[in-house]
Amino acid sequence: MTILKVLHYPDKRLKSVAKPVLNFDKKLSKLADDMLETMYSEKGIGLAAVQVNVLQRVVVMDLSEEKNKPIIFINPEINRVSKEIREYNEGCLSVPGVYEKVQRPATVNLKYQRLDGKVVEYEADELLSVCIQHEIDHLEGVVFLDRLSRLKQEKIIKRLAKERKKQFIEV
Ligand code: QAP
Ligand code: CO
Repeated sequence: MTILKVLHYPDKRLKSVAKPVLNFDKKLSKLADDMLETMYSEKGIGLAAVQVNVLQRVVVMDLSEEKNKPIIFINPEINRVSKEIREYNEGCLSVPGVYEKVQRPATVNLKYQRLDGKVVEYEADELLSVCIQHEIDHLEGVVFLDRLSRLKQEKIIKRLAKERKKQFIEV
């Protein structure tokens, strides 16, 4: 297993759109394993392949307390969303240290494939709903900050630039 390098915002490669997975082979399960190992090592709950610079529609997640319930979503798609909207204080492994409230549909009806290619349909709510919407955004080149107001985005970009400068002087 290999720990992959996670791209950090505002890396332009985070704007890439991932291609559907066509081959359900050993290479795919190795990618999913490496993504899970990377996610666990960085204390994340979800990771999309675009974040490790792989342009394939692959998402890994583990929302369990004991970090022993990995879920692998290949080619995830949202069929339907609820009218009800919820707000959640989201973070992202590609934007460490930044948490912002994002509004999204409360529940989503999902379709995805497992590592063996089998198609699964699932009704996601609560944190799973937030997380899969956040991760599918990554597969479309969208980071959660893109869903905030321009003013909030500009403030965060300025703050991140300031922090980077400070870090540079300290070292
Ligand atoms: C996406 O995010 C998510 O800032 C997954 O310093 C987040 O795993 C979906 C993380 C919230 C739904 C709700 C963030 C780790 C991990 C950080 C993550 C950090 C270390 C974020
Ligand atoms: Co993210």
